[in-house]
Amino acid sequence: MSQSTAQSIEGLTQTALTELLQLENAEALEQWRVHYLGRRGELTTILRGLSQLDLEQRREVGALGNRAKATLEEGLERRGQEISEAGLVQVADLERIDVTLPGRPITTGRLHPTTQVLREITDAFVAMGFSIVEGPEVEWDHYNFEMLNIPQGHPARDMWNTLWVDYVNEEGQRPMLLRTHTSPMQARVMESMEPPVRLVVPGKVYRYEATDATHEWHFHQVEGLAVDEGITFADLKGTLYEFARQIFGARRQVRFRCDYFPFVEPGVDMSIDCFSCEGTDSGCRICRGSGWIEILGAGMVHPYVLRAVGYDTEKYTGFAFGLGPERIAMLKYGIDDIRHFYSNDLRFLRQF
Ligand code: FA5
Repeated sequence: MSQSTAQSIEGLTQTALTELLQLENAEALEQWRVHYLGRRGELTTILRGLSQLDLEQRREVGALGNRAKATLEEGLERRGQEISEAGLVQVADLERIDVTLPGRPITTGRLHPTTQVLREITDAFVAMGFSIVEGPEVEWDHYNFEMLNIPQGHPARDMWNTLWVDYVNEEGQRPMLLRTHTSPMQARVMESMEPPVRLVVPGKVYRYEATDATHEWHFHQVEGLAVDEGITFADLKGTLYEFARQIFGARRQVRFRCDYFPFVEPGVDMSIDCFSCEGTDSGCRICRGSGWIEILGAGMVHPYVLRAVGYDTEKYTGFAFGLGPERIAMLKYGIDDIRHFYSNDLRFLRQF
């Protein structure tokens, strides 16, 4: 009797432990516990029957039965922990999920409107055969001004209110600044390569100026430069017309006017007709009643600039332009204040 009881305790323990490993939720664990360890459970019933054995056998088989009970209880606890650690869905939890509720929206990131429009602009020029290069935002006075025909003390420096870097060189000068435009890349690129040159430079620029609906103190520009034999003003106009057509479509009007930049001759600026009032509102805060919004400055590269980088001005001519992507995005999407771009208001950013 004692031997067969001992065998059935061992067999039952093995079976119970094997079953336990198959269980995957709290409800199944509870059923298992009741089945083996409950008041009428299999092991409990065997242990209760020990009273019929003599004292010696009772002690022996009783110890075996108590060990089996402890093993099953430990196994039950361990499996319970494994189930909750593995994050297996409890039946009780499943019952709490209401599958008829609408799902939670997944929040995904998106490209900033400036990035989107920068890509559109550079794509338009890449389609016309331009390559893309980038340059440093912390720049030397040498490239930002000197190489562009704007020496120390030149009044044109006032056109770009400059943020200077607090670094003083051995001569006691502050030669480093946050670039005020992307034009320094004209000189950097031409210094490093021979014509033909045909490239665009997207990047961030900084100016120490008050902000308003069309002016930010940090914004972006895309510089364009083409230098080769026989390039004329007609090439400049043709390129910029094609650009405007690709970005704004054939409906928007384009206007060129004479403008002054020391590094081009002749110089122009290009405007697009005002999307907001189309020239009908003298109080319009976008175009201030003029009917036009300036989007870029341009011109034929000044011979001084070509000579400064060692190009033969008898042989080569070129055109350059610098355009403002935020102004272009304003026109494209009807944005009435440039300050929306960098105020981090999600209600604005989520519209793009
Ligand atoms: C320049 O910065 C010249 N480097 C452009 C250039 C390049 C002329 C090559 C000739 C040849 P300007 O300061 O006008 O020029 O700026 C060019 C464009 O940047 C403007 O037409 C406008 O679209 C944009 N822009 C200028 N200032 C701001 C500002 N404060 N906020 C936003 N956009 C601006």
